[in-house]
Amino acid sequence: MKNITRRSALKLGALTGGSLLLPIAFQHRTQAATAGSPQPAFFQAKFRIPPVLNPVRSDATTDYYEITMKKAQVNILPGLTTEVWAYNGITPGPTIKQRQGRQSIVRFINNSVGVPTSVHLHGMASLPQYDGYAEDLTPPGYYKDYVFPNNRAATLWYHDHAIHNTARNVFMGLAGMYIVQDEFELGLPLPKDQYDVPLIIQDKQFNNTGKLVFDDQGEKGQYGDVILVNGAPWPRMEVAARKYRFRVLNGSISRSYKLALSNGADFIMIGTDAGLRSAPATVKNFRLGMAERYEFIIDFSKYAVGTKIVLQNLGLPNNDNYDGTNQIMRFDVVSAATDDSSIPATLRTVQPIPESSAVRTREFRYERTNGLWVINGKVWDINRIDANPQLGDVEIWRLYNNAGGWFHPIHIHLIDCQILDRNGKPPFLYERGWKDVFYVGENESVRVIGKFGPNTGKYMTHCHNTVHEDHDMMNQFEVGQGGNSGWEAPAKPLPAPPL
Ligand SMILES: [Cu+2]
Repeated sequence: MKNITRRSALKLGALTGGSLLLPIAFQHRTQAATAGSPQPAFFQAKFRIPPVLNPVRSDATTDYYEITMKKAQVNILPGLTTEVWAYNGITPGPTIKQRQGRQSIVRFINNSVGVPTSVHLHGMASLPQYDGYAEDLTPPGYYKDYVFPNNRAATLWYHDHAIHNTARNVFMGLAGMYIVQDEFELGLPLPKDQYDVPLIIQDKQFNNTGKLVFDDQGEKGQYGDVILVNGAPWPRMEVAARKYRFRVLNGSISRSYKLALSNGADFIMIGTDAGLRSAPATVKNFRLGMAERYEFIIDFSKYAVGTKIVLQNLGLPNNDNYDGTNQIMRFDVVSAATDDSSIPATLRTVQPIPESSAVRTREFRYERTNGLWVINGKVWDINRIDANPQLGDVEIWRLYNNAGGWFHPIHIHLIDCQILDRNGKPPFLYERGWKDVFYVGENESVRVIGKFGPNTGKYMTHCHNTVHEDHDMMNQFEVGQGGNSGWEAPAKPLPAPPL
């Protein structure tokens, strides 16, 4: 427990007054209780995987999906009911699994969440009007059909992106995973099907009745004291003694993690944000900023049935770490298994982009000035373009953070980049690959290189601490030399005609 905020101190006062009565399912965790949420026991909740969404129909080129955003009452904490704002009423939302080369048209219906929404499919090179531009809002009672080209095989996620309210809307539940695979990847002998498992990590804050409490602490950050994986608090996953592929996503608002295994074993890293690495790499721990995705293998075949391994969070500075947030979930090896999967020595060719191919370098400074989160001293302005690369240009962007008080995971829409260096040194082993989020830590300077395309038009960049994004650490670039300079595709009123 690093900080006791004023809010926490007030709750501590209430606690010592004896006003908090917890059901038997909650364990006493002295310090964590000061942060407010009822604290379920570790590793009791059953691990679950979000369901895969079936298309409502398909034709030769396209699969059509329908997702309704609505308020729903769900069970997250034992014995308590929590209202969420959720895609199809579940959080995380249903997973969409697609093949590269097929197109998706997803109808997002804003039914009963009661607020305007915008949907961003994070990691997809969508046309600007389908990219979840923050001002491209769908009001309650309207729907919008989003077209996704599925042009890269990677672990993506869809989440709300409404101007000034992204953090709250995502915190309330509007997030889900979207996985694209191609023939090459499916042809590799990596673990598949039920051994290919998403892990969506989020921290949440509740009051003692189970209601979600969004509190950004004066636009600083939303830090929860309950860790959810795929919507379940500190779950226990029963595994067979064999290899599993995990796709981890930090779906939190403001909390980053440093993941490690309690037995000191290696993660075998096979993928970054935007797909498979060139070759596997082993690491003992790795930093996971908000919206980053990594894919890794854990080989449980080394362990006897009965072995229990905790996925831990070693913690990072400036995270408002609470007592329980140093643990994520537990893997219990419960059965022997045969395993016909293997990890190839080479995965997907990741051709380094030569620094010499860059036509220019831009610099973006992320900081807090006069209580505002700014990029190069400026807040979001829909009428301002801060970079205008031409289609096909390779550029180097230096992203830097001169301050010691906070970190910023910076997301660039549309393109995938490679990290050239971090404070002049090579990137961490695990982050060498295609990425769309760049962890810019305290006093860090990160140079990334990318090629602008395949689309023209306006796209956003922002901090993925979505509290910072909302107030107002966001700007935009416009890819030129094309016919598409807009971002808007107006939503249509309900009722929607059949897809
Ligand atoms: Cu930030």
